[in-house]
Amino acid sequence: MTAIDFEALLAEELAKSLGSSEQKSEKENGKEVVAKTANESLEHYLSENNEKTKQNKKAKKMKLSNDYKLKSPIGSTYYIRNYITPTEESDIMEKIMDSRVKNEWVQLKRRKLLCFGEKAKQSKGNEKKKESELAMAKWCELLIDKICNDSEIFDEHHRPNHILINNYEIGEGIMAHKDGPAYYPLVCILSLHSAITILFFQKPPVVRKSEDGHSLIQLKPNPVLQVILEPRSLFIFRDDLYHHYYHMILEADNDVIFDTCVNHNLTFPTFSVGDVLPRKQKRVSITIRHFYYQDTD
Ligand SMILES: O=C(O)CCC(=O)C(=O)O
Repeated sequence: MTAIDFEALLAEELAKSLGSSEQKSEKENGKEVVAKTANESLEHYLSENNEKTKQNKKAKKMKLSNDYKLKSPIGSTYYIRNYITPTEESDIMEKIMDSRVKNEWVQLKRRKLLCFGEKAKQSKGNEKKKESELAMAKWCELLIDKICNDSEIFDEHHRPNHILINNYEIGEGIMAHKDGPAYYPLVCILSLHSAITILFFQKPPVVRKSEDGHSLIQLKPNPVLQVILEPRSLFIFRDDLYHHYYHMILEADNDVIFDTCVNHNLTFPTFSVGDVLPRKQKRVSITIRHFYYQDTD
């Protein structure tokens, strides 16, 4: 197995892409460049871009069915690399680590989570289910607008109204589960920071780890599907995969690439079966769904 220094290669790619986009805008504008800086707020970026997309009648919506569909043997899965920019990524991180939401995080055994939107409302007063009670933040609404403007994947009756943010430290994960009937069967996952893989199974697998708990020794059976989730990527799954398969993120310090991985040759760097993808820093995921709201009052 070859361990790949994923983070170093990624940093290199990022530096190159940032350099080239600055040059491009200088040439395009001809004169003075008003470069986007970290000072510009996330809301500003998102609303400006959403407005442009709306106004541009010729703008083609992302053809999810063709351009981003993974060759997955089960269900429909889509993977969009670099769905947000590095600046948007760090702005989102700032928002979710902000002192105003600091006390809203719920620490679970192997991850912590923060919840915005409808589910939070429904959970109010129900201690067992309590997640948090945050109304949808403006940046969340703008992110949802962006997804809805960019593609027709959500119809107007199932616009996302619920955002769940998971924070995984290195070695943390989420056990095999289905998201269940509380949601419309369509999930968008925006990943930030570290790359990991998401695994799908027909039944929850048997997992054996090394004594120190850091590495995987045995996984039985192998996943029916594995998708690498790079930082800033958007992953979408729906229908059959949603209803009939469990998904999980292993609690381990690294991920091994299985022969059922459907995007190992679409990432940067690319991977081969048996390669090891180390997790070098924490990962944050933003899961965007439509929650079927039922008033429990
Ligand atoms: O963190 C992820 O990418 C997956 C999250 C997840 O499975 C969930 O929130 O149900």
